[in-house]
Amino acid sequence: APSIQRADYRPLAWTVETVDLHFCLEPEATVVTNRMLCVRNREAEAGQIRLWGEDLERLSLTVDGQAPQAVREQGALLEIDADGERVVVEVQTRINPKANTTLSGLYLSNGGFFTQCEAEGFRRITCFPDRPDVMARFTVTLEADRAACPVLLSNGNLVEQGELPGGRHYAKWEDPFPKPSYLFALVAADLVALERKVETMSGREVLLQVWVEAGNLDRVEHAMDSLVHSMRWDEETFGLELDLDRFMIVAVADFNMGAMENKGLNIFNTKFILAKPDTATDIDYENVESVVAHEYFHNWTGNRVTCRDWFQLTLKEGLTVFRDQQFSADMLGRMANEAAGPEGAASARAVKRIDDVRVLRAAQFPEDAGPMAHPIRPDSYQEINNFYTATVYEKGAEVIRMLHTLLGPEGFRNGMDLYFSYFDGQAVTCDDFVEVMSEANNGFDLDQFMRWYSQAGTPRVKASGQWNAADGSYTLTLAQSTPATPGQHAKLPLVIPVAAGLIGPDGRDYPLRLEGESQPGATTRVLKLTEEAQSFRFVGLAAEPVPSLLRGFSAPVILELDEDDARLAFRMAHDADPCNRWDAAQRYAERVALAMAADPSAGVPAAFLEAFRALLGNAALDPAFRAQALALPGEAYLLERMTPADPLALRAALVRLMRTLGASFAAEWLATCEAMQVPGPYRYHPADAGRRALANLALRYLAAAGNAQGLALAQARFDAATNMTERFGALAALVQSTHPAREAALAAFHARYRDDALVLDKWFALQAGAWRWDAAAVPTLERVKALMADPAFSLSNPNKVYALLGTYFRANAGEFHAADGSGHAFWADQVIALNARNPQVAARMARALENWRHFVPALQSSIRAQLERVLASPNLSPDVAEIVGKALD
Ligand code: HT7
Ligand code: ZN
Repeated sequence: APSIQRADYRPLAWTVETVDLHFCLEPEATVVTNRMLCVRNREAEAGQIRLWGEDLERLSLTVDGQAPQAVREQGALLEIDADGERVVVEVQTRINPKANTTLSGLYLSNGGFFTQCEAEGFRRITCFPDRPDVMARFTVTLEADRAACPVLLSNGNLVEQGELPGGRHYAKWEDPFPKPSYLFALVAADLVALERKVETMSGREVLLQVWVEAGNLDRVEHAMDSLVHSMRWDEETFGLELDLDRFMIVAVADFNMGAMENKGLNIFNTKFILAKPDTATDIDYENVESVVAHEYFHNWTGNRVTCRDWFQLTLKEGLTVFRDQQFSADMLGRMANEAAGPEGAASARAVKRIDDVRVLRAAQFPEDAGPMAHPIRPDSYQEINNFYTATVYEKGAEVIRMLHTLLGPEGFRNGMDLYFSYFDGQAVTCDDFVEVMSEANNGFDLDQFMRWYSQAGTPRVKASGQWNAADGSYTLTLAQSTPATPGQHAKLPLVIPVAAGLIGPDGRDYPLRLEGESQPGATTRVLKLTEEAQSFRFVGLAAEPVPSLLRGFSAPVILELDEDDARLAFRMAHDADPCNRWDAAQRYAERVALAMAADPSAGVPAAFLEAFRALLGNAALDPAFRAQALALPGEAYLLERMTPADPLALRAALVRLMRTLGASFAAEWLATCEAMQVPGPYRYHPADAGRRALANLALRYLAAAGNAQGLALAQARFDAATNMTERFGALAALVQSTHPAREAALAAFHARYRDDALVLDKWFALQAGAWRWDAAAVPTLERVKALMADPAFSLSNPNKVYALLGTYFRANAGEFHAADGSGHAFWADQVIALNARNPQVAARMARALENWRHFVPALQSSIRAQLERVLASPNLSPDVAEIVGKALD
């Protein structure tokens, strides 16, 4: 398949200054009239006007009111000859939103009209130079049936509205800010809004609206609060103010991703807006807050300053993820501070960081080790929709975080200020961003740092230490290497900030003094690793220290450190850095799990049980932290660390490990669950959420061990729960057991929420992710197949697909990779079925098998056969073809 190269970027010969769109909205035949003022681009070579159009019925095309002199059509590209400097191109198209199952362009959801234009959906609405470097001012008129679509929204300000004959009405919107077409949006539907008026930092009053279906109005308060908090945070942290008089959020049930930052009219998957205690878990509340913030922050990092081309995607995504991570850490820290002072705040922030690291390791590390490995700024792609990846987003955010670490908060802020002062209203590149960061920091040298933008693969940092008792010095040697990735064999050394501490035998950090320094300083220092190998000599130490490296996960690398079990246990008990303390527990658990997978007769070492018990019994530790540290590493992460990966052996080991940890500490788990009761009505608060998380984890271990008291407790908590976090936590424990009550609990849950699409997604996911604790139980695949026939399931709704199929393919390796290959054959059937409906969703599901070459040989042959079957299937979309093609390459 043809691939698009970053190096081929050329500015267009013609851009668009203003665009006037008129939509006559009809479910099966919407007519779009598009009048563009096209202007010659002085910075480009002479050429034709280029427009892209896809799946459009073109009704007419004129240039300055005349038939064009010459038009060339090549696939989706339309090239039009034009003279002079400024011409008006008018094009009329007819589209069928009802038949649009791709959810890209204009589509219907529950009778309403919605759009999704990023990355290249606008061309499915009208012919346009659909690239992010074309920034135009939009005026949009919507016309629709008043009864079916009483609400008509688009970007910017409402300037006119009125009635039309035949029960129709119209609204006209003007967006004062030039924007690329991917930020265009319209909504025409039967919705209601929660409204709030707030004052911005400069004293302007702005109207905030969150639009939902009428029955959901009792679930939007948290999203609105999150929006207000995001506005305040961006004002306080970056001096960035909302630039519009009105900011709207709309929730829609059919949506390919999480949300979309269209200018002034963010469109959200309902999953990331709707929340009330009875239907949403603590994690849902946290996700709503962070996604609302993420889209809001895009208003400056993405919309006011946008990307020159799609290779620069991480310019807006990496930066905006970093901003939303910082925001969430600040919010959680602030709430925890009120309840538990600065220590509580520090812990809440650390727990948030651990969450982010977990996501990076579970999703991005495997991507960087597979056929789709790419730099955060890719050099080529076949289908841009496949590059909204964990690498571009999460690793991209880590790269920004490293800049923040290297420059310091003030230096970073100065860089951001300069970035907006130079590039507001422009479409720019990652180089522009990094250069401006350097310029704002006295020419701070970031040349080598730029390699993070061009090199794929997760770097390894190998650390070794040399203690010299004679002079009390400790020499730490760090060596870096990055493994080869597809198409990129040679790798150069990167700039890696390694935050380091040295722990003394009493468990306390030493103040650090590097050779040549006169005084000891802080207990954590950022060492800058720039060479292939470098040594750092610490002096003035009373005894041999235990190193604690990469504190706060200061770089997206794999740290290789030779630590025996005793050292891991020591750091589990004493590391002052919560991230590293958690990481020590994860490393130890990983070591035990992989050893048990390699040897089916191996038990859980006593020393590990002791270290685990010490954490479990340490009531002085924040419950949220304990919940993180006592949870086993994710199965996907462990598989990635296993060579060759054997999901069935790993699952068997994890079952044994969970059972042992549950049974060995049954009394402690029961007491912990009891002690973690949260009194009073539900509130979204990190202190309460931490207690609920630990109680739910306790139930899971008890249920895994088949502990009768634990199962009874789970049942009782399920019956008595007053919020979804507790109800679902108890249900999850019952489902992860052989307890006969599990079916009744699932049925009761279903009966209670039969009309609630988002809660049913949880119900589907829970069953798709279920392990078999009893070898005689029905394979999960049978259950998944049966659930596909449930009336609430639909292959057309991405949330349903992600919940049922996505969970089974991505979060249940021990079942999915059944030795008979049934899971793989089912995967191919579903990818082929989805491909015909929604290529973006199909491609996401297709990615579940891309790392097949890491697997044991028997699984490899089963998977290869199914990959080949998908590749050979007719009408394969470029989306799926790229994923499967690269997997087989
Ligand atoms: N910028 C948004 C990306 C997005 C998207 C991309 C491809 C297809 C559908 C999509 N929906 C949203 C989301 C974000 O990062 O904020
Ligand atoms: Zn984003």
